[in-house]
Amino acid sequence: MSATTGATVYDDFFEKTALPDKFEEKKSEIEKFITLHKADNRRVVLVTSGGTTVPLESRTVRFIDNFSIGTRGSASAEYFLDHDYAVIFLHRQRSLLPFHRHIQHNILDCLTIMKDETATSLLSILQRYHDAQSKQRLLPVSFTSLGDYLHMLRAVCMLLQPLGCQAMLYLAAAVSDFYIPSNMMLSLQLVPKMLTPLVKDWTPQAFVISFKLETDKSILIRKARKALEEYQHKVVVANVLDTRKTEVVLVTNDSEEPIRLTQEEVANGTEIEEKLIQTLSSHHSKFCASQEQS
Ligand code: PAZ
Repeated sequence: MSATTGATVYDDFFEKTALPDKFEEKKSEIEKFITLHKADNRRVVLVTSGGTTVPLESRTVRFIDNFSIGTRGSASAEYFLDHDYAVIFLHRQRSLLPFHRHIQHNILDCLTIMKDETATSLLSILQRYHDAQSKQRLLPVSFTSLGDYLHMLRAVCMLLQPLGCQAMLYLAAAVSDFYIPSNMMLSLQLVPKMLTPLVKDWTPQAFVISFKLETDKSILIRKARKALEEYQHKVVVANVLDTRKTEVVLVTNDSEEPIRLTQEEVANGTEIEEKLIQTLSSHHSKFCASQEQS
């Protein structure tokens, strides 16, 4: 049992849930990535993206899934790179990937527009992609099931510990609230709220940001505040399903900061993640400065 959280319920979940394929190999790749960037004193962000599946049988044919395709996470990863972060991108397999997302679904269109003015924006994406690759700033790590996701999340958090406040966790994945503990009986159980051990035990010094998604705007901020109180992390990004691409609210202990796209920004293709990451990066800098003073 953990001294700080009395974590048997979390340990129990991990004991009952199989490790992801190639777990040790993935961990050692992540460790190398973190060591490389720690040596350069670079900030490292873990971005989680896409939805988890809950398998209904052990050799999975059927599973419970959710809507998220990883737009938020993949776009955010690109903007974190622009802000000089090294990015560990923990994403659902076959969901959107940073840079690739711009061409993934319309390769033929992309080849066609190579001839016209849109080519300029594609070239700039290509440039940013090559930059991230050549400087080893982006490490994609994939998951499919809820169990894989949570095992990887815990492992990455532990590996990030030596970075202290230089580490940021940006938890945008849509994680199932339920799992099936035994495939003998189809009964759904609540997934333990892993933000509790994450904040207290796994990465106690990191700058942790979670997301709160609701369909009803009137309860959004209350729910976000409740999460902050419960888990004691730094920021909740609150969003409503239908408006999530044009409006979010950053909720902290003592503030509520709406971030919106204007109609003009929507028309010229600005992404809300650009503004969101700029704001979060500056919150993170202030957080680190305050940690270093105390
Ligand atoms: O992947 P996407 O861009 O379609 O959706 C993003 C999102 C709505 C999953 C994300 O912004 C979010 O709110 N994530 C947390 C979801 C949750 O409360 O489980």
